[in-house]
Order: sequence, then C-alpha cells, then structure tokens
Amino acid sequence: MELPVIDLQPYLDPSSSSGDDEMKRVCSEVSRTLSETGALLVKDPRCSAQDNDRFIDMMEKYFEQPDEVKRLQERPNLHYQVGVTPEGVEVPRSLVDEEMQKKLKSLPKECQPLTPTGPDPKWRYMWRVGPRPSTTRFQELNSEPVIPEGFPEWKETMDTWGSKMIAAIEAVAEMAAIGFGLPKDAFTSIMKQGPHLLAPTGSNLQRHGKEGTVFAGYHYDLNFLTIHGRSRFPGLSIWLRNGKKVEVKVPVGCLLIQTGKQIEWLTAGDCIAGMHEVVVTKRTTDAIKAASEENRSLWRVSSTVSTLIFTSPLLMLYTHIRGGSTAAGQTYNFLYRLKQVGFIWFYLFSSYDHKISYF
Ligand SMILES: O=C(O)CCC(=O)C(=O)O
Ligand SMILES: [Fe+2]
Repeated sequence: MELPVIDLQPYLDPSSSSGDDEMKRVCSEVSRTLSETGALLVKDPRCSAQDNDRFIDMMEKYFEQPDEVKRLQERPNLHYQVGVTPEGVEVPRSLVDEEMQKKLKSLPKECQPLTPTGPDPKWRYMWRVGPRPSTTRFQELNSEPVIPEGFPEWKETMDTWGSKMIAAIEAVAEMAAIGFGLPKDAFTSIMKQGPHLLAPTGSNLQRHGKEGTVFAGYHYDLNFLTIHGRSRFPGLSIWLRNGKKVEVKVPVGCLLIQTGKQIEWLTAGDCIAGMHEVVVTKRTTDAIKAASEENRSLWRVSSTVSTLIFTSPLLMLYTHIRGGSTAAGQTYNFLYRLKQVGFIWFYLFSSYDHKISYF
C-alpha cells in the first residue's frame, strides 16, 4: 500500500490553493489517513532535502566517533532525556509487555513483527527544541542541552532542523484538528512549550548489518506525533489500524509523520498510536552494499522529532461522541472518557515521568 503524500503548500499559503472546499477536503484526508493508518507522508516547502542532508551528515560524523568519546555526552542521572543514549539501553515495549506479546501472536504470520531478543542495538541523541516553561515539575524533561566538543555547528544545525520539523507538525496538527471537526488550534495550543525533542537514532550497520537484526523492536511512540525526515537506509515498517504490516518508503524531500499515544488519548481512540519497528531488511542490505561501494557512512541515522503535549495539569480532553445517542452508545462514550481521564491522570501524576522513554 502506498501512503498518500500531502502537499502542505496550499495550506501554508492559501493564495496558492484552489478554494475552501479543496482545503477542507485535504484536512479531512489528513485526519482520515492518521486515523486509518497511523502515518502520513507530507511535503513541506520549508523542509528541504538539503536541510535533511545537512543534519544527517553531522549526525553520521557524530555517531562515527569512538564509543568512549560519545559517552562523554551520556546523562544517565537525567534518565538520558538529554545527550546521548548508548546502544543496549532502550528496551522495546514488545520485549516486556505481555499483553502486547499476546496481541501480536494473534496477527497473521506475515504481519507479525520480528521478536527482539534484548534491548535495541541503536544509539540515540536527545536535543530539546523550542521554548521551555520557566518553572516545571518535570526537571528531566527540561534540562540544559548537551553539546559535544568538536561540532561548532551543532546548536544551529539541531535547532534549525528541529524547529523546521516542528513547524511541519504544527501545520499537520492544525489540518488534523480541522479534519476532526475541532477548533483549528485544538492541538497546537496545548503543544506550546511542550518538551519537544529532536531524537535521532544512530545504528551501526557495519556491526549490526545482518538481515533480520532488530534495531527498534515493535513499539509505539509515547508522544503526540513523531516526524522523520528521509533516512538514507530503509528498514522502518508500520502497522495499519487493520493490523496490516507495511514497509515505509519515504520519497525524497518528503517527511513521515506517525501517531503517538497522546493523540490516541486526546481523540479518545479516533487515532491510535501507530505500532512500528526498524529491522534490517533486504532493502537495507541493498542500501548497505551501495553505500559501501560509494564509500559512504554505514551509520543509519533517523532524523526523528518527537512532539509532546505540554506537561501541565491543564491538559484538555477532546472526546468525540462515537457511540451515538442510544443508551449503549452513551455508556460507551462515558467509559471511554473515564479511560481517557485515567490515562491522563497516570501520565501527569504517577512517578512514570521519572523513568520516561518516549519511543
Ligand atoms: O530509526 C527509525 O527510523 C525510527 C526509530 C523509532 O521508531 C523511534 O525513534 O521511535
Ligand atoms: Fe518509534
């Protein structure tokens, strides 16, 4: 299945669009696609392939350094919420969540994810993007950034790419809100000052390039929406709402957006958090071969940006009336809202924020 590519240009510059009806149709396509597939491909004229390349070039250079040099940016006392996370630290949910393991065994064989045997062998770098609140109960989420030595361009490159990706997400979030019949700023107003993260992964294909290696075990992202630029090495597969597994192909110059758990809570299940995994496939090994022949880096870098809803108790709920006006429908709505409040209570008040892992 090919995911549709949504061009954001007419939304960003309405003078180039063909009218209100067309705009509404595109917004409905955005919300419907997010709801049915948990993923969306977009083209944003503000995020060029060159911007993505500049960012990936720098991250390849960073990840190619010896492990002990990278470890100088490790901040385990801040639960890795800034700086580098070495390989072998992030544990995929499917390794520990028994309910998820049962569910995925019920999928048809060809749609089952690969079973991870341990923590993910990928590195990650966490860099906060955008303004932070001046006071916060969530110190780890708002800690000072870590800048590695020898990269004078680091801050500018990270901030530029990060804010461009967030701008793209904001446009999509507005379009999705319109498509869902909500106020245009329903999502963006509660994203302001959120602990958004530029969180690229780095996977060493020279060491772990064997077909079948699981870089990121089956999981969903614990955020509002995730956005990625195109990676130089394929390997990401997503699961559609109907359980079908799809290997994602991101065209050059396009961005991939995925639904996280927060949009599931906020829409009371109109969207569900998109399940995905990153595995070395035949397409990845072909790309490894081509890169080796051309003497290019064998680090697979993802330009992942994770956007989050502001960590404030003022989180709003948007529940659709899904069950209709019958008594059964109303009971369903009530139970769903109760479940949503429970989720959000857990998110805000449990000690879970101290052990946070967004991916
Ligand atoms: O490496 C990728 O392409 C995506 C990794 C991922 O799923 C994540 O960072 O949550
Ligand atoms: Fe993920």
